[in-house]
Amino acid sequence: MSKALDGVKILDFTHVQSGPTCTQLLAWFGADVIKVERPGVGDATRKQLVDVEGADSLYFTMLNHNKRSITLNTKNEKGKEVLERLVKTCDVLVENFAPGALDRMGFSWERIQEINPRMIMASVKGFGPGPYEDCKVYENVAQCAGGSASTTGFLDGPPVVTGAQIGDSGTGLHLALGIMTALFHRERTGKGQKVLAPMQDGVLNLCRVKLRDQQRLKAGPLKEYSQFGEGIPFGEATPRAGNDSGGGQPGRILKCKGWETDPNAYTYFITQAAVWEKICDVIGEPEWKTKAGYATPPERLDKLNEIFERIEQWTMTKSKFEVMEICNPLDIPVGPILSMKEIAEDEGLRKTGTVVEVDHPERGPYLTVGSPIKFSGMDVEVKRSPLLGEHTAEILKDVLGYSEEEVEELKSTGVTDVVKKIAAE
Ligand code: CAO
Repeated sequence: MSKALDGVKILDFTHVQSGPTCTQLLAWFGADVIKVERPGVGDATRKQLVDVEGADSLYFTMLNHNKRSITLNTKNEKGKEVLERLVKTCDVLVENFAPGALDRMGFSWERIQEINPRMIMASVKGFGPGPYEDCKVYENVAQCAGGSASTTGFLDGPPVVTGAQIGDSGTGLHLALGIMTALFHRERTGKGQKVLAPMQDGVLNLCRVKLRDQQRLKAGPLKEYSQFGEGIPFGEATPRAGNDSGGGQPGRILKCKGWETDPNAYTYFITQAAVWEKICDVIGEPEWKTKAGYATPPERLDKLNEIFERIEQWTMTKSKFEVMEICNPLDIPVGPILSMKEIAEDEGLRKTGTVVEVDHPERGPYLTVGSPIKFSGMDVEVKRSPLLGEHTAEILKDVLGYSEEEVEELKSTGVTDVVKKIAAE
């Protein structure tokens, strides 16, 4: 089956997480992603959080599927020549170096345009143009600067970062969309362009409901926030809202049977207005359907603590899956708090290819997350990540037209390096 991005060549100059998530998506969808790495070293994540001595880490393998790896010292003159040929040949260059690194290497946007006017150059940086544009940025810094941390956590506690990597993987997703848009535009104009996805901007985009609430504060207290019902005054900025639901339908995380010993025996429960009557019946409070102060959503806003405490008395008599089984047929929106262990063992996610087992010559089988986007006209097959420089010779010869002798010379002068042989797979 052909892939949507067959024939698109990506010069993948990314490392760590944000950039690699972007190019992994493009690789899954059929692009030929050529990952350029420093000889002998490679992407720093290969050797970070190592769990199997001598093997590429899960950090690396889970972010670099379906790619090819070439080692190249791009600070060496001969290496720059190879890189220039790659720029000429490829459709997109993706990078997430610290600000200015590509310019220092001699590959400014102006130079890239000279080499290949059709090139799309796509970058992740921590911040967009402005006072912080030169800063190096990692995930949690972006979560803090993008408004997520100040609005996550409980009112009486410090700001909290979330486990979802919205700064890195979230920005990678944004960049992938930017690249696809620029490729589509190039179809019409024949010209490439520069695409920038700053991590602060990506996080803020995902936090837009919190900027919505910032502006709503001018009109009075945010009545759907628990603190309204608790009589706690609002300050000048959108507060942390614990586990309150982000929209107009109040929700909370509630204990389920076994919560005393299982840290994930909880459910998310939403008191959607449309199913209020069914909720009242399920929890054994049928009179709340018509009782003054309980019957309509606005009346209930100052009683959310009491209401959720009552619902929790009911959820505590059931497992999180029983809550789901009872509420789902009634259209009451609930969701179990799933642990990573439960997700790893979830048969449904395996069947859909969202959790995939991949084999690797150095580390053996491991689990990864497959494409979260499904297509009716294309299968997304997850192939193991490349070893460092595994495809150096084939890329130099088949993509760039180097001869065997020239490849040997590049190796002997350290521009690229000799690649270890892979035991039979
Ligand atoms: N050959 C020779 N040199 C190479 C090379 C190659 N193949 N690949 C990279 N290098 C060089 C770069 O040119 C750079 O050299 P200079 O600093 O001398 O110009 C150097 O390696 C290191 O690049 P870096 O500064 O990007 O790396 P770092 O580990 O110090 O910083 C990070 C990492 C992530 C903080 C920084 O890259 C950054 O801020 N990136 C943008 C934001 C971002 O993506 N953050 C997400 C990180 S987690 O996903």
